[in-house]
Amino acid sequence: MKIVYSADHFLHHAPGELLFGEFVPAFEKPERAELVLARVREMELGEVIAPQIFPLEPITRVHAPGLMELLQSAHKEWVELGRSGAAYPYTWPTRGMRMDRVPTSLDGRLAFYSFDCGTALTATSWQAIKSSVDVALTGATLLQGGERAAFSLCRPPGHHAGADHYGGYCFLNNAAIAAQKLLDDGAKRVAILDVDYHHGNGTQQIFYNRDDVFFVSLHGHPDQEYPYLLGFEDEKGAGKGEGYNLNFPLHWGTEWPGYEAALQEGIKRIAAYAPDVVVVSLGVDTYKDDPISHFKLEHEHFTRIGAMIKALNKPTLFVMEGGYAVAEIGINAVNVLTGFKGA
Ligand code: OKP
Ligand code: ZN
Repeated sequence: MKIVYSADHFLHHAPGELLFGEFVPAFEKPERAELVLARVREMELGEVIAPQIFPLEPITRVHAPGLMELLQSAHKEWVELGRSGAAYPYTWPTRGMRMDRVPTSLDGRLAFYSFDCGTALTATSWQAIKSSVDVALTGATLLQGGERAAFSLCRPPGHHAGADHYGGYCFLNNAAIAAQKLLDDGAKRVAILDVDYHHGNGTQQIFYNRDDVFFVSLHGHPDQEYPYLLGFEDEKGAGKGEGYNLNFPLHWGTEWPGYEAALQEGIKRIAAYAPDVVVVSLGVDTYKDDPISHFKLEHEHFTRIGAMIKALNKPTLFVMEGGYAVAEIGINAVNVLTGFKGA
């Protein structure tokens, strides 16, 4: 399996995030991608290649121009206002506030296009964000070239980013952009399987009204877990998309047997959908020692996840999402891939 990686991810390094009332060092840090890469090399998973550089057009197929412009200009405007540090939103629109016009001020636009306070924009973030998309798109082209699988070692992650909102350490939805590219180039149906610990609210929102993408997510129950406001079982898609969104919210403390049962059901439903391609949003924050998560998976269970995905027997693009137990992130991510390969 080829691995797509770019050192440009170093250009996004958040100074910190607001976590339960304290400003703490960012969990989503460059070391994460480096440790996954080191493990890829150690296990000789396959050739590591650099991404192709794509135009912005495949991104515009998924994201609003206003969001894309903000991600590129926010930090510059922030500095022009005399501020230092990274750009963060300060308020959010709620019921009764104006949503029918895009604010003109920087703080208004940060509010309008985001949904949390944990996602920093620095002077060089955009280059890393764009590069992460290129890594995902290059993985998609590998499948189009006939590869059975590819691993896009994306950083920053993407699955919380919706059509017109960023948050949850995510800015642009790498997996969704890759899925849309596969459709635009001829695939009829794409399944996205999101095994990150957190609900892929962005991916769900992007494809909620569509039947050409089947979104399946296993995650911490939104009654307990971020992003709190989406990811419930009764969200099944709308309009033409009804029946093409499937959530498995699982409670804190979930261990392998409960996880495996949900994954088996999700995989059965994906098989019935008969997709041309499977995109896996690969988060490994389901690991027992993850510092911000509450599931109990162990190293060997990640290998089992890979083997279960392999049973679908479809061209499969793995797109890196979360995982914050950095000492173990490489083992867990690469275990999924070796489990898939059947090594
Ligand atoms: C990104 B990905 C509450 C702590 C949670 C955001 C978590 C984002 C996870 N303030 N903060 O899905 O791994
Ligand atoms: Zn996560």
